[in-house]
Amino acid sequence: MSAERITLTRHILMQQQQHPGATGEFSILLSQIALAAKRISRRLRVAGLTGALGAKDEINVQGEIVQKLDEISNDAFLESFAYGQLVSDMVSEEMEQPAQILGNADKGKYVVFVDPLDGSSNIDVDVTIGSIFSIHRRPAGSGDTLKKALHLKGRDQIAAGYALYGPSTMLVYTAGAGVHGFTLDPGIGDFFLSHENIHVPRRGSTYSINEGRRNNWFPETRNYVAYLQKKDKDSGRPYSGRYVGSFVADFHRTLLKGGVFLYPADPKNANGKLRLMYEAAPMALVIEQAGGRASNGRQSILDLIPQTLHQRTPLLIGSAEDVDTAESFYA
Ligand code: P6P
Repeated sequence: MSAERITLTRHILMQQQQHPGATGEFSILLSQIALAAKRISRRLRVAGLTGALGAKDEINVQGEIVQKLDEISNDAFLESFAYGQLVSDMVSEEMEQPAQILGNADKGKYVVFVDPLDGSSNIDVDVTIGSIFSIHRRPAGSGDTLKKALHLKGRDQIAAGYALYGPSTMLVYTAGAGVHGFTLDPGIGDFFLSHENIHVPRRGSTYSINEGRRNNWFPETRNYVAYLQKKDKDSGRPYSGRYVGSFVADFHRTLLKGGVFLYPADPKNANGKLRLMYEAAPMALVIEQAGGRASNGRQSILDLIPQTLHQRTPLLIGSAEDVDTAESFYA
């Protein structure tokens, strides 16, 4: 462990020294997100002992059964943003409507979009899951978040990232000056810099897709996966298949090792499964800052103009050369 251990807060302040325009408020906001991640991590570590596993008898806006920890995680973010007067609204996978954090819709510098606990199907089997966040400046002028959010392209995000609840708890973020990873030291209760300036390899050797849906794939997907599975020494094929079933876990491996993650459209899911505002767009900002790409098969995820808060999008994300190749099958 390096003698000099840089905390998340210190790192943000160091970044701000390089970006005079940034204000201390952003470091407070990221600290609020880090607090929510620490609280969620703590609850997950002992969920099997505290009765927090399992489902509630509720269905969320996605039509999915609400896990107890989904709600606990959503509340952790709401409570984190409740003080500090920084966040005007929070949009969440777990809430049909945005939560107006401050009494006045025209107060608060930021609108935050979260998937509070991504990978719900893996909670009860102790497999890595995560939280995803996307931070936008609150658009000028009044009007409810529904209107505000519908002009917020991924490229307009001022920061984005995720917490990863795996063998270690990590927090990975970008604020437009590279991608940086922090590891939680539970003994101290703080995140310390462990992965500075993460760069995704130009091309990888793994692909990540739910092969169980093969019979439901469009020909483009079938052809691309068959291409990856074909032996060709020069292009490093066949690729290995890796699929955790938690987007954050599959994304983090792809970010560090390269390769490509796909959740494409299929005849039953015209827009795929993953949500644009709080899954695809934040991860697209991270991967682009790390030198990779994110596409819906035809254009960059970051250029999509959202039509609804919870809209889904097909997603190809990972190494730049792998996403370029994948796109050539969909174009
Ligand atoms: P499938 C988890 O529910 C999630 O939203 C993502 O974390 C994950 O990538 C995807 O769904 C898995 O979906 O259809 O492969 O089970």
